Amino acid sequence: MQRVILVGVNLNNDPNFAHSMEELESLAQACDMEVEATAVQNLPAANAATYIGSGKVEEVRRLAEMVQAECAVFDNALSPVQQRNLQEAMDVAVLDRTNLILEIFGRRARTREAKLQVESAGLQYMLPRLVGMRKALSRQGGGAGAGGGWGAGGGLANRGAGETRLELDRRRIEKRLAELRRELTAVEQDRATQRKRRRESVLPSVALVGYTNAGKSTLLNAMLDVCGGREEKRVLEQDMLFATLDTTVRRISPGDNGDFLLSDTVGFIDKLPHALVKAFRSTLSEAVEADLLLYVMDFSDPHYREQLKVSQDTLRELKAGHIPCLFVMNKADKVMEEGALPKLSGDRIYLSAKKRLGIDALLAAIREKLFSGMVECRMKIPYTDGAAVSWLKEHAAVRTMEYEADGVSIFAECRRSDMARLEQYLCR
Ligand SMILES: Nc1nc2c(ncn2[C@@H]2O[C@H](COP(=O)(O)OP(=O)(O)OP(=O)(O)O)[C@@H](O)[C@H]2O)c(=O)[nH]1
Ligand SMILES: [Mg+2]
Repeated sequence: MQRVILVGVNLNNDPNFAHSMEELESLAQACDMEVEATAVQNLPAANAATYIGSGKVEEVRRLAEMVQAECAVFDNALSPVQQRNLQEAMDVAVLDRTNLILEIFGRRARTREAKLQVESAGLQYMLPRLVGMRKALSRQGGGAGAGGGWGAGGGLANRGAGETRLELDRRRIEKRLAELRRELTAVEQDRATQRKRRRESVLPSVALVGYTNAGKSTLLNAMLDVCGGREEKRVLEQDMLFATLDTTVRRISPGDNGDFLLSDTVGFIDKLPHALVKAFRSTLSEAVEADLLLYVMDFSDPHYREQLKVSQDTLRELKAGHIPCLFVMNKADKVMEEGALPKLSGDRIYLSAKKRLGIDALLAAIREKLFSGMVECRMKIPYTDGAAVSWLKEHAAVRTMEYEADGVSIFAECRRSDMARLEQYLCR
């Protein structure tokens, strides 16, 4: 365990300040850090040079010394200049919120795509900070405590300072970033191809989105359970920030041709580094191209409204703001009588993924959203197009089917968009 102190600036009596500091502590814990002390300063505006005021810098330095901390973690994205100045003034490594998030992502990334994305975000973050960071690393003896190399930039430690060296590092990082961009483009193309293949099967797609730890993965597992999904299709659910980094897509079969694809995605957090949002763009593309978004919230968290806003803002930035959505008020078992669940109110559903309360109601609401444009139609499909018949059987609720001399006569209920696909066979 690495001993750390947390430092925060409360700008203009921000009502969310205390919560933001708590969240920073959870992030630190997820990095295997032990929080020894916290220093807070109230300011009307952050100090451009050192984030906290100059007197406070000295106080924080002494506090870190007193509790024998190895680093000071600041609850904000420090500018490269602030980070360097603070580093000059302190005897301990200076890290910020972004460093922690990058570290957690670096540890949790499993697939090649996630690893490439995290490395790319880490290097982009590191590039303008090389001077300060080198100091932090050498001060820590090069090991950089948890995880090896803050911000996925490991391997650069302990090489002595010096301008030439720095220039070399810079060029190496730029070269690596170009390589990563190439590799990521290739992976993105693969993903786009997979998605296109899925699209061709025309199953509607639904994406779980929301703040980290809200219960998205638990909800996916709950829907699989209720719909008789196989055990090995379950995904990891865990009480920690960013348990899920990779997008998983599962087919959910509630019956009566209401199948849809459900994707579980990486969670959001306040002040998510921009480079990371960009880096995870392709992972989140499953959400961006979904037919329906389920915003999952931890309804028992008093900050669920702000958390929803963070998710909505991030998705808007990724150009997914227009997609129809349902609001899932999860973990309602913690704050409401279980007998009162599920509760529906417009596009909101209060439920408990963990206790499997309200899953059927959610499935019904999803069905309503996805298939409300259903229309009844009669078609005559010639025997030469057997593929159209099987496609219809899979995607529409087929009511009657008669084999006639010139083809199959079908009466079915299907989505308007699907009907357009078989336009030529429609009997009017
Ligand atoms: N009491 C209660 N706990 C829940 C409920 N749903 C999820 N949890 C718990 O919340 C924690 C986080 O759940 P996950 O499903 O991993 O959350 P997530 O949104 O996938 O989180 P990330 O993958 O980190 O973004 C777990 O410990 C779950 O058991 C619920 O309805 N009620
Ligand atoms: Mg998850």
